[in-house]
Amino acid sequence: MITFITGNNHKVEEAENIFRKFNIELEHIDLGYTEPQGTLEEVAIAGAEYASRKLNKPVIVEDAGLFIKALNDFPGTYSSYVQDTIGNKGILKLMNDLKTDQERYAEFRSVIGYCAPNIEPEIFLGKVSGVIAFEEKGDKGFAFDPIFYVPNMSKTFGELTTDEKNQFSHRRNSLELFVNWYKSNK
Ligand code: ITT
Repeated sequence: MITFITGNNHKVEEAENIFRKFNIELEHIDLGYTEPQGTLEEVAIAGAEYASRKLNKPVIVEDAGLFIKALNDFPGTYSSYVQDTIGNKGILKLMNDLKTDQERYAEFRSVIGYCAPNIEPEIFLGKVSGVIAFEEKGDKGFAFDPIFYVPNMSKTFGELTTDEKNQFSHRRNSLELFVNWYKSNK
């Protein structure tokens, strides 16, 4: 069993669905600690180390974000704050003059931090490519999902079910790397 530390219930739902595919049981705890400002990797390492020492058991944490190339990777590590302030409509406004898929290129990135008592933390990076849509579409998923368009699927993440998103999302990719490592290191 793995303990996932997060305050975001959407992440829990997605992670549970992904772990089911790999036959690993997931427990969820919201420790409610403040994240340091830093890269996804730094935040994941610090969070995993803190939580595993505090709970004295193996844990994973995740730090994720949306990185828009034309905006120099904004909102990136500020994703949570930007979503709560200017939101999807604010992002769309910033992208007004950018018309092509290349100009609207973006990535979701997810870094899983794993730590257990008496060991050093490990991190696993997952990414998925897409383009920022011209308008919000779909009411599934959460946060930036309605503006993250995947050309291959001709749909935004907001139009995909959890199961569909979990076939290839940043979170699926980072968690799959973690699970493969975990199974061969146990
Ligand atoms: P925890 O730190 O408690 O896990 P959080 O919501 O604060 O939850 P992050 O620090 O990882 O999570 O912030 C990432 C933000 O990026 C998140 O709040 C969303 O706004 C956005 N985000 C991350 N993954 C996403 C996804 O799959 N779909 C849409 N938005 C996502």
